[in-house]
Amino acid sequence: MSPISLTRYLIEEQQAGRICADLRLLIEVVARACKTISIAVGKGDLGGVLGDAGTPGAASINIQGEAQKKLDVLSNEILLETNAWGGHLAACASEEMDHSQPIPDRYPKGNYLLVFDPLDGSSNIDVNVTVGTIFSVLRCPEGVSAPGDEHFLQPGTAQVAAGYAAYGSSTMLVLTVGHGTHAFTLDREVGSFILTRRDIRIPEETKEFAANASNQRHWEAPMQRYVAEMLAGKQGPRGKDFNMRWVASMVADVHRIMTRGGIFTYPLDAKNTAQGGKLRLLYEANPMALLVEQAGGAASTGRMRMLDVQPEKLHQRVPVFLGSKHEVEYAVALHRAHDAGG
Ligand code: P6P
Repeated sequence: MSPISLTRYLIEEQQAGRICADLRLLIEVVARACKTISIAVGKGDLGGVLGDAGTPGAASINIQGEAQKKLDVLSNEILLETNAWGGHLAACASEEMDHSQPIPDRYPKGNYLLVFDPLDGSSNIDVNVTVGTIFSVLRCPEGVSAPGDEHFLQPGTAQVAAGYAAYGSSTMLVLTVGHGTHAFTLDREVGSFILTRRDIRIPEETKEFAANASNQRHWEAPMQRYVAEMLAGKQGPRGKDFNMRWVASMVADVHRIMTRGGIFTYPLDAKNTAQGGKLRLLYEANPMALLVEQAGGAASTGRMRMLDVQPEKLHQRVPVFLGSKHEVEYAVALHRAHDAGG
């Protein structure tokens, strides 16, 4: 059978009545932007786009307080420009922009809101480690012609689509429109994303966890216990040995979990409690949570289902536990027992 392209997959979803034409076209446009970003990332030193944005001694700092990489800024511009004229969007929001940005008045406006992390894990870009783009699609509330930040403050259950592009040894697009999670691999010769994994299922059990262990002394008690039990291995209460991975690129860690299971954690710690956590809800945790749940996994803040969190700020941060269902449930049980005084 001939390979199924992203275009054909989306047309078949539309023919089945699961998505509308505007959402299909929006996803195609985002995928095209990811192809352009993939080319820029792939040039590395040859593209003159590595290193920090800004000028020597005057780094460009984003609203997160993080030094921006040149590719952070370039990827953000690519997503904004590619999505400006299509008529599918009313506004965009990004990790790299203080506030949301309406579609320019010279272009037609659509019924969707797009929020993204244009280049997640960009601290890895200079060391040639996988980075990615994470995106989430929301409906623009009825009757809102000039959406602002407040209109993006929708729970993760309101997402109509979510996905990430992983710029690794191959470029992959992992996508859900609410009917399973599917992976597409970029055929660079043709320039198309080709369906390579339909209906991904994350194993419910795992022996692999992802955490930044350098934060261990700052973790809350239930997280300390959770990781200590795994490190105790066969002789400990879990009765099995665990392996650890930490890429420090959420897209890479989540893609591994999509492929062979595991749990990804970025919990509260003494350093980030005041901010509510490290990772951002609207354009990191929520899209990944939808993708993981659609693949049979689970996603939680440690205290509640991620997709049920009601956002209060555009760049709100949350603790994250996501991946193999039974493993996430165990970590959540430890947090609930601790909170109940257990
Ligand atoms: P740390 C990248 O900056 C990111 O937002 C995620 O992609 C990644 O999982 C995490 O932060 C890494 O954080 O503290 O290990 O550098």
